Amino acid sequence: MSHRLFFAIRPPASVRDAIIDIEAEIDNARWQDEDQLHLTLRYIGDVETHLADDLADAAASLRFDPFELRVAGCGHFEKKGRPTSVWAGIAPSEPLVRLQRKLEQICVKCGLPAETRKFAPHITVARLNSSSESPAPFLARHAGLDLGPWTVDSYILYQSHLRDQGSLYEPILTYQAAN
Ligand code: 2AM
Repeated sequence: MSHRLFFAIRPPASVRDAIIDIEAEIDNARWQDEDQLHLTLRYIGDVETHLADDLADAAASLRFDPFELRVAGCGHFEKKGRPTSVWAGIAPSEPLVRLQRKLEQICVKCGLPAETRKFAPHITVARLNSSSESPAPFLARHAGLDLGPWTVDSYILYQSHLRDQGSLYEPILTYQAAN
């Protein structure tokens, strides 16, 4: 049996609520629900149960101290010149990068292919399609978005369930910081 997994940080309710407050400004965008908001540390993809168990165990031995994060600005991804998503950005954070690198090492040790793309921390706010309105006015309006800071004292192993109305992200395991 296979499971679609990823490691992510869940922002606190105050940050999630503030993000929800700026949603609904782009027509035909699929806005993320409050319970979908997260910052992906490592996308794992579809793996069999034995590999999922190995990853979960390996992550349990990872030590990290609590650290602060802030949402700073927003941006978008595009494919072939067409915007595909809009996100809230994350202010540069060394502890975040260290945690992401440790998870990357764990994934590779467990047998997953190395991630080739540069880590670009973000919280997806909306998914766009060819009928979506341009996100440019939204991006300009929220260029100065500044939320938090908040203390990250855990990260989560999520399972993603694909549904017609958008993915359901189910928290499977929570990993707490050392302190
Ligand atoms: P996104 O929000 O930028 O699309 C669950 O799908 C999470 O994993 C999302 O945060 C998603 O990022 C990320 N994700 C999905 N597919 C991915 C892939 N192929 N590579 C990296 N991250 C991916």
